[in-house]
Amino acid sequence: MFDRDTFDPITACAEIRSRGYTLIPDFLDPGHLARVRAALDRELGAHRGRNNFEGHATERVYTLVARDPVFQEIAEDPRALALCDVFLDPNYLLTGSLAICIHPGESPQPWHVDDAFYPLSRPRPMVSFSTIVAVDDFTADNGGTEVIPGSHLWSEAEIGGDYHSGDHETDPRFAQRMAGQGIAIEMPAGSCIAFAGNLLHRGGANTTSAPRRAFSIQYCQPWARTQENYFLTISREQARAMSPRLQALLGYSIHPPFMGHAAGRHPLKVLHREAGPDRHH
Ligand SMILES: O=C(O)CCC(=O)C(=O)O
Repeated sequence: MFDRDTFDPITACAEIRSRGYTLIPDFLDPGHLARVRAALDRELGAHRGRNNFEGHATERVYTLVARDPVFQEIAEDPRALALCDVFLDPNYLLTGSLAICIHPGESPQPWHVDDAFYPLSRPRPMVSFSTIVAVDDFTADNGGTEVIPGSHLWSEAEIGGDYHSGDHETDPRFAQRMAGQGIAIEMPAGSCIAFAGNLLHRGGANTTSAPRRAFSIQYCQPWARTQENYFLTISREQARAMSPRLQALLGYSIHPPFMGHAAGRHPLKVLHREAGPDRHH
């Protein structure tokens, strides 16, 4: 299904440890890329970002795993999960699955880390692990993701107090300190950048005349709150039809000794019951 022959997990892990990211050039084979494009053709077109972070000329569509089976397959990609196995604790969860379409005229997104909302002092291990897959070729001009290599290792002082003030999106000091440190990831459609959740990155400006489509699948520690609340956005019927691995990633699983229980029961037992939660518990 996916071409896994060229994936070298030892090199990938070494790159993530040293610079914060690795590239997987052949992440999607042509068949999967075509299915992703067909799904995004259906889903994209009716949205716009609501703030500077989402991007006023950027479209985001969340909960991809509920929108097309191809994203369910990709969320379980063995190469992505092999990296999560190394960098996250067992029983890690799916925290986000979203399409990101940067339209022409979009300005650069604010520099950020994907696990910023966990208030833990840096330097620290990542709390989440992200992938971004190019659906169109990524270039330096069309909004290809930009990263600051090595910034996953930065301390509080290096990242700067202004980052945590909540104003960093508009604080010129933060933007000035980051100036010149980023590099644009240029990669063909179907490629993936896999990176530490504590790595500074952003969507680039799109100065071309064509949209740049991508999607991001993100995982987090089993003890961290997930960004997306899949219990509300994926129906029980839909969740029942998903694979056991994906069900576990969505939280139909226990992180020992009992995180994630449903009224004292394993969530899979509740999922597979016809009625709602047992009132007696
Ligand atoms: O679109 C991109 O390349 C990056 C988007 C991103 O980092 C985000 O929205 O968190």
